[in-house]
Amino acid sequence: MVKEKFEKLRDRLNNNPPCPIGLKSMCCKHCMMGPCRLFKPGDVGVCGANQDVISSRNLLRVVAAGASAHTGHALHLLDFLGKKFPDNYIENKAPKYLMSVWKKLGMMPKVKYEHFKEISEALHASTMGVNADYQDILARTVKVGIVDGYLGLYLSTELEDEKYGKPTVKKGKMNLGVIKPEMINIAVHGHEPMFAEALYQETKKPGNENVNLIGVCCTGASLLARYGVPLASNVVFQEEVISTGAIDVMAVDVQCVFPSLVDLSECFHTSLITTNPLAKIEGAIHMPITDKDNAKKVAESIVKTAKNNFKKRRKDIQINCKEVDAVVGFDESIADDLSEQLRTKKIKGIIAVIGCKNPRVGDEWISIYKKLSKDYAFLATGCMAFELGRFGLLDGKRFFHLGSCVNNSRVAEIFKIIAEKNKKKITDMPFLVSAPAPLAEKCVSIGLFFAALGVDVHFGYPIEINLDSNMKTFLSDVLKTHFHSKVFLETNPKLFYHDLMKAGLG
Ligand code: BF8
Ligand code: SF4
Repeated sequence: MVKEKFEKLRDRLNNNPPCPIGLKSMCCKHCMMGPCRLFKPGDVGVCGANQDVISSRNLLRVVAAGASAHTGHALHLLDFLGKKFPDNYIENKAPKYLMSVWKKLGMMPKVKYEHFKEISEALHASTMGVNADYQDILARTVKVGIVDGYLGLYLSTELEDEKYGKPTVKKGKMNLGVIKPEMINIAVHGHEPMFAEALYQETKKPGNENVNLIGVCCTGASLLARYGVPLASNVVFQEEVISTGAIDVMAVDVQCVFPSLVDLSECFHTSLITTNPLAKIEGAIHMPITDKDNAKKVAESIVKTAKNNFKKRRKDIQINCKEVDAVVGFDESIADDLSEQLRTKKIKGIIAVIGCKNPRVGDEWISIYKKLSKDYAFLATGCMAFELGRFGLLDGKRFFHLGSCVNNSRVAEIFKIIAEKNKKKITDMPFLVSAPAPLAEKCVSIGLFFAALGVDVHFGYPIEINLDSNMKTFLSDVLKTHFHSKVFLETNPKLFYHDLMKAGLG
């Protein structure tokens, strides 16, 4: 029976309209004299902070939080694998000409564990009564973006590839239709691979042929790219996965897991199991993974629980959603082919569609990208890759699925390789990063990383950028001066299309 207190995502969206002041980044709650809300240009908070200071501090905190998640992902992997942070990592990965720019600007992050200091310094700098120079705060934001890119995205992807192998190109299945009512369905949701991999291996053992492992969010995207495990959902449809009534266990780790899943799973026979010591959810079963041996044991026990739950499941379940075919599993090796396509003018440029699917943003972006694919190749990661797949666009010809959000390092690497091949800087190439529907802080830090690489970055939903403040000017002018990139907001897909058709890329 559905519990009364449970509301679906749509209801909660309607019951929680975004605060118009927060949406413009005009509020600050960094101290207890506030929260302070600014209503018009010229207003200041109790401490005298103006809108530039408040808005830039907010952005810095968003990017620091995003970077903490990606670098935390890498740290958890290192701990699990018993490895140490590599030496000179950024020096080894970043284009040489960019390192001189970053060094000159004082933006070269400290490496090894000390890069966490950059994140903690970002929090310190944006604390009440510390940094009130919005330009300096925004420069720190770019620096934390660099930390995110290398010590988060690059390092996580590299460690995953080393341990579990690189993905290979294959046909995959997506959408809620991959849930099979006649089978024992286990959903794995979250981001880090350690537990998901152990669970995948367990489900492949003899005796588990009737177990259907399906993925959700970035863990799902990784399993799909690496092994062809079907991907049921991105962030938006995670509740729908359980609502099918056909999920026997949903196992989660960190990031983008809605707490609403507890109430929802209680409405069915589903067990919700949390597996990361960092991410307990009240009401869920907690089975923390600490090392390889216990990952195996937890995986075994989860499969057992799913088999028991299956016996309790209603027998009349139908899934009213078709599975969709997609070509998946691309990696950096497509750089050569894309470079050739650019050289021979088969494509005008490359657009990376990255990041979240914010349910406050409509589906119109998909048809715009489809129209643009006549002229441009598309690289796709994270929840937006799922969206492109859901609408049948992941064909491996114009749209390339590159995996999870940490796999945006593959996008950065493809940009780097193509620029090198053409003896140009990244910024001189016709590249664009488009995040049409950011939801999580991580999406913004990825954007700032690409801006530091010299790529223009589009956001399709207001992030912490106040368009009435000097921030926009900073992001367009100062980024333009030093990195030859810009960060811009365009929430209207049609205008985005027209501007792009008019101006082109690069
Ligand atoms: O890291 S795209 S909603 S699932 S944050 Fe989250 Fe955004 Fe989805 Fe993966 Ni990425
Ligand atoms: Fe208000 Fe300043 Fe405190 Fe922010 S730091 S809440 S603007 S008084």
